Amino acid sequence: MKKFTSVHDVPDIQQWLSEAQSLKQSPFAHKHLGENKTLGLVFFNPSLRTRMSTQRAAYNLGMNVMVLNVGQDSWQLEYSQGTVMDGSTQEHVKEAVNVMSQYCDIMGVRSFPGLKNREEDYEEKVMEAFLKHSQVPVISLESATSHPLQGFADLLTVTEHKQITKPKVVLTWAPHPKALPQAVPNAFVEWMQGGGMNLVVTHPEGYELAPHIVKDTPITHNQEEALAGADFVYAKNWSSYQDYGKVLSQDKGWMVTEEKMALTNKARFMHCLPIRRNVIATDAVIDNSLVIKQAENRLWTAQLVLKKMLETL
Ligand code: SN0
Repeated sequence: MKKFTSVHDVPDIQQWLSEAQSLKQSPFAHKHLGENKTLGLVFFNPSLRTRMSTQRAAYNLGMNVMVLNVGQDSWQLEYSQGTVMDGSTQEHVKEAVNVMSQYCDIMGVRSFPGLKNREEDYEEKVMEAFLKHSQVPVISLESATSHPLQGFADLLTVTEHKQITKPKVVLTWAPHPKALPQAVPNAFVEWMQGGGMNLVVTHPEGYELAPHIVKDTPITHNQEEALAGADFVYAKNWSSYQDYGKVLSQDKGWMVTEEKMALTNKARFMHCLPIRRNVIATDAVIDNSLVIKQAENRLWTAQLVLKKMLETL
């Protein structure tokens, strides 16, 4: 396996879900697989869960881990071809990525979108540069437009807690003071589709996600209608895709409350974290949710992705 940047890199989702559950039962069953192998984690943006869960996952497989916080600890990288580098950038991504990959057997990279230019962000400049110049397999630790490790952990969490084969899963937009990426909702939609869930997306007008991702998933602008009969409620803020990167609404009426949850089929509440309390959802909703289970599952899903890559090195 040369890359893990979206659900489309997974040959058999159901198989992967059951293998991730096996790792949870026996975390150290493959503790020699990663012996003398090194994982490099490259962060252009902050991280708590991704950093710690992926590092722990690597240790469970016997790997060594190096972490680089680019921008803080490293040089400013140049991405364009043929540039006269007499400005603020100090090293071209071409050398930087190739060099890093000389020291690692697998690399992970996190790079958020600029949220200024939609074409640029959806071209995945940084992720594509890593895929092109790395000599070793690459894992997305959240790219400009997707967060596959989160989507995988979320699908595992839904799978473990569902009471029926095809539960109703509602992805609801929720308010937030800042402009946030579409990466998490994009990945959530793709993994729920891939896992065969009955997914409904709800958001205010103007927050439509990319059509090539949503496809024929039902969308409603009426949150209460969406919540009726829901088995899972996944809240997330994202900035507009149409009016790219803009915050069009801060309507507190979209916050998930206990009253809203009462409209559902005793749904379990989910969020990728970090969550702003009493902005996205109330304290009571968060305190009675699956958020910690989701975060725990980040470990087992990351460990499976690493295991798959180690097996094909
Ligand atoms: C990121 C996002 O993509 O929405 C990472 C989620 C895993 N979240 C944030 O940047 C939250 C920042 C904030 O100010 O609350």
